[in-house]
Amino acid sequence: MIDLYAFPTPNSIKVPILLEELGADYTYHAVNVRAGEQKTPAHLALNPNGKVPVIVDHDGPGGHPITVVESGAILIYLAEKHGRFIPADPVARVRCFEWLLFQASGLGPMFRQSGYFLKLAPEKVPAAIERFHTEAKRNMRVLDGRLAAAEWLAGDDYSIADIATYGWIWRRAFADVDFSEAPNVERWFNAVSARPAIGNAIARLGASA
Ligand SMILES: N[C@@H](CCC(=O)N[C@@H](CS)C(=O)NCC(=O)O)C(=O)O
Repeated sequence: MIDLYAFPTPNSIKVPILLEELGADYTYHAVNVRAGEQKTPAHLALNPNGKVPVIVDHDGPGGHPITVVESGAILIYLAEKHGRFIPADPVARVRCFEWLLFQASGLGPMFRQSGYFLKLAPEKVPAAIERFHTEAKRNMRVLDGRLAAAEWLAGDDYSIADIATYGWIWRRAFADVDFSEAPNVERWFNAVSARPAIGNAIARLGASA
């Protein structure tokens, strides 16, 4: 059994999507990041970085419980444990990790900062808005180029790279990014959205579609 500590956010949603795809048994514990619950001592004991998502897998390596933080690491851990949604073919595996890390280190942080400076920052900082909004849109075009060349991010098969990327494309409006320059991302987004695991994960977290 897996305990999932999460909230309806772009990084959190990745994990229940994969758990639903795997048909895994999990319990959802809502950590309200808007109320600061991610900074409580109880949550910091799970993740000293004070963020969601976190999982505790009670059937970890050697049959022992294991706590895993960082959404990309959680996806890799679960995919490797089940031997699914992570390519075995060496080339596809490299592509999978490339796009997983592109999301984690590029697209995700740029979307986050774009949204922050556009919508949440206590003061308007034009240079920051210009920098992060431009970068978010550029990352979207890079993603579009990959999805013009391949059906899925790793190549021929749906993988954890697609699951990782879905969260911020799902919440692209926060970053003020759309599909106007990214028709291939739109095609891919509609295909991913049609998978039953997506609707199930969104419903499980009590999020809006
Ligand atoms: N690199 C981390 C980022 C996690 C993250 O930023 N989570 C957000 C929600 S999407 C959060 O916990 N925000 C609350 C905070 O930063 O205090 C991951 O991929 O898991």
